[in-house]
Amino acid sequence: MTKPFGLYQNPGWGSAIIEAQLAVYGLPYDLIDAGGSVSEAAVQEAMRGVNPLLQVPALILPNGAVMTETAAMTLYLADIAGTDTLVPGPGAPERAAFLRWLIFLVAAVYPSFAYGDVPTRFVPPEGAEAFQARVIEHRKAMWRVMEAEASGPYFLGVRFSVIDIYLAVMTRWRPGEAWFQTETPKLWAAGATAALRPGIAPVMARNFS
Ligand SMILES: N[C@@H](CCC(=O)N[C@@H](CS)C(=O)NCC(=O)O)C(=O)O
Repeated sequence: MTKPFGLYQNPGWGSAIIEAQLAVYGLPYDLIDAGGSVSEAAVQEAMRGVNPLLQVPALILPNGAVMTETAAMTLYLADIAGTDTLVPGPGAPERAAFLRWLIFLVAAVYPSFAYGDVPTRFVPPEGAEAFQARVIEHRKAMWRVMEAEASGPYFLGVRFSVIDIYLAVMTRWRPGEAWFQTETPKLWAAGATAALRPGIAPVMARNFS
């Protein structure tokens, strides 16, 4: 029997992006509680020795190796699954746009949560509120950049991809669902449509109910 992947996760966190991919591919996996329902300290404790940044998700591969970074996991799992269901292949017309926006999501948008969620890690307490507000404004600007590039019904057009899974999850985060519905309706719709797809719907329900 194939050994399962182990996914360090907290419901509603970025681990949902990877959980959805494992589910779509039908790869066996176990969920490992990363302490998010308890406290920030519990998360750090759970992730110590697993991810040097103490972040979620982390993926334990069947051979025991640890993988961090959702984009790396995304590309790797597509290789393992041997299908282009979620990741347009090298010859696909959407490949360049796919890579561009996947990396934009993880290199530009995602770090803004590390800054905004715990601002006192980066600025003194007296400046934290203003810093957090600026981070959220900058994040909104980044989402608007993506909105301007979005096609429909999915981000890349008719071609569903893992970008839409990122959107399904990240549009649940700050600045919040109401903001996305009003300000970036194409991103919202792509994520909402992805969230209804087979394999993904049960993962969304488990993470966001
Ligand atoms: N670049 C990482 C970002 C992961 C990340 O920021 N995860 C958040 C949760 S959604 C986290 O663990 N935050 C806690 C922290 O930064 O201490 C990835 O793509 O996996």
